[in-house]
Amino acid sequence: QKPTLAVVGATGAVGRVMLQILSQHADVWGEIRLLASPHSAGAKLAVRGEESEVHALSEEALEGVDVALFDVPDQVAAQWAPVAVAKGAVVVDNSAAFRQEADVPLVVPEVNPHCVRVRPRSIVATPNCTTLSMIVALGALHAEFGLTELVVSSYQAASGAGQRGIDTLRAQLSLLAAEPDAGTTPGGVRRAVGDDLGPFPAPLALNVVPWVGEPQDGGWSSEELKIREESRKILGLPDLRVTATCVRVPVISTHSASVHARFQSEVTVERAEEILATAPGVVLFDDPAAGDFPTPADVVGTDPTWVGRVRRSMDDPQALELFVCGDNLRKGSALNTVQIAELVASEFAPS
Ligand code: 2RA
Repeated sequence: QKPTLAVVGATGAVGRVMLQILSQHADVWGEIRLLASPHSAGAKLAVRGEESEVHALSEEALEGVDVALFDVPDQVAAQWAPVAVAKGAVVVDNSAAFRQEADVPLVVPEVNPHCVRVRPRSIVATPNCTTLSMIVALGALHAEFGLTELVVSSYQAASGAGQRGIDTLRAQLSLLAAEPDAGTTPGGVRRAVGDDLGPFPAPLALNVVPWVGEPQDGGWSSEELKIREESRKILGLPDLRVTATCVRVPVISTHSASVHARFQSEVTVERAEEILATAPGVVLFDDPAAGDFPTPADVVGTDPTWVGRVRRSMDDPQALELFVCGDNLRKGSALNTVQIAELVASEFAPS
């Protein structure tokens, strides 16, 4: 019998992409049950070509669930994931609630699929979308060269801040369309977009904002610390040197990152490109003379991690420079979660 799947948070931006992906992938599931907060109950969403009703998340609604995908705020996941586990489910959680717990694996199926089987609490966590925009490519390079240090600058899309982020960027762009000179004077963009900055600390349209997340000690943001801690955990390198600067850019979806990656010994661009060209889940797109490098406008809606601008550092033969792009709603959230769930589902297959 095929396992029963629950999608908790089905009506959110990521939940809806999960339903698309479940409809596109080989169908390994029996019942797919859609759950959300009470105010979304009764909505109808399409999955596997059929309309399905959304039910309110409750203990009763989790009865008989084998695998539960959670895409809900951290505190909701912290409260309800243990309830789903108590009902017998394996939870695949896309929030930050459990990612750094020692007894919860943090899994990227292309990098550390074996970790999914060691889950003492029956919870498997999926990383933050910014880590996921680069980690598949870095995992492939690490397997060959041995990673020792990362310096990352992110270029994060508005949809990382949810539907409110997308709505804010669109509203600001439309206000600025009527003010063609706003971007040419100090404060002009701020005056044109008004006081409602949505989830961002500064205007996002016609701007870049060097802040994502919550303040942490030493001037770091929570997003920057997530990149550090999650990269270390996924790669099994607790002492990896990681420095990140996270920046929000006026892109609807697809996070990008400029990465300086240092390895244990000398690297060559030729070998790095061979690895990237054959790594599962990676597309190497790197011919700048022909205009070929990844950009969010081309990558959005696709599954792989796209890599371009591969160079060896001019002053360090052990380091590579890369530019990576990944759709933060697909591999960055929904796809990785579904892939982990499919690994768990394979354990249910008849032997
Ligand atoms: C962001 N990475 O882009 C965050 C969302 N988890 O805001």
